[in-house]
Amino acid sequence: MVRSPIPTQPPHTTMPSKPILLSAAALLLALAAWLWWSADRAQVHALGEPLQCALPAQRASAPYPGMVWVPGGTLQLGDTVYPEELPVRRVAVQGFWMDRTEVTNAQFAAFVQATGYVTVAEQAVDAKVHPELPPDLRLPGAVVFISPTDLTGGGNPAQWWRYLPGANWRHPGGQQTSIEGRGAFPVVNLTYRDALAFAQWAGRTLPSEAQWEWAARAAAAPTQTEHAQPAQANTWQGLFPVSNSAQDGFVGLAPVGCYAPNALGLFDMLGNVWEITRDLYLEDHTKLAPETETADYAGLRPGGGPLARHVIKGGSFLCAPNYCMRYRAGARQAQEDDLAVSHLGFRTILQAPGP
Ligand SMILES: [Ca+2]
Repeated sequence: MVRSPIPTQPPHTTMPSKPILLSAAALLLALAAWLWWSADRAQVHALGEPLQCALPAQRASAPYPGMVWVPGGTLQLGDTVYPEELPVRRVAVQGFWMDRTEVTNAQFAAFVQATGYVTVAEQAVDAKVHPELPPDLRLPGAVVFISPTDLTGGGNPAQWWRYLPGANWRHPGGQQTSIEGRGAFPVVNLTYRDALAFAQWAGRTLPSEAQWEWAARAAAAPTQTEHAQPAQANTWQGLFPVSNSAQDGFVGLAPVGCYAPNALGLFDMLGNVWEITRDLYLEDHTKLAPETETADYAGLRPGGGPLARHVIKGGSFLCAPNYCMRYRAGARQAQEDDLAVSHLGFRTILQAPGP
């Protein structure tokens, strides 16, 4: 700004008055407060979230407590939003029993206490299987979602997914976190092998992709509205991965059963955590879209060779309309069998006669 050689106004009028200064200071303070509030809103919100949600009582005559009956029928498997959901095909499904919630930390802890089971994430990565990995990526651990502080790396998911040594089902957000007081939350940081071990211990198995999808649609045909972000589910509201308004009540994971169940009485089939199925993810059935890279995590283990992967279903608390519209029954992704992730859990089924 060039100074005028001749002041056009008396000097005292070039200085803001005290009330104006005070107003400006108040405005700046308000702006700073708003920025602080915005930046920490998600964290503060999380502190006020419930640690448990009340589940409705089941009938005393329910033969398998905690499970509901899913009647058989013919499913239109798949969807048309992402290429990996194609082609939609008819699949016959027999009736089966299914856990009405995702398996919780408390339930998994009971299994570990009874069996001494050690999860994949609690063991060092086999150097023979992953000779390409540097030592820090062979330490026991899991891939954990961490809100990014900047996105200078464009859309690279490595900005919000980190392999954290020490992360496992007991320490879902990394070594410094714990599940104390969080027994009602879905257990995470497991792999296919871990989920299957629990299911077999409980005398059950994991659902196939078709069984899971049929149950998520409440044993009915696809609805006109199933492409919409579900209201009764823990997903992501706002611009992923930087803005999470948590209008659904939860910034991160929710305890099981906090949203209305579907018509069969199944809770959280959509959102909260992805759920492991027993179906291998077959490349020749699908064309992987660029969006699927987040489920592969191959970039987090540079040079990793082809490994068995299983289908996971239902989306998670990280699914947002702008990034991963996989909060749908027909959505699917692939998950490496030897890599635990913080948005992945499971539930079991029982193939037994119906009620
Ligand atoms: Ca949420």
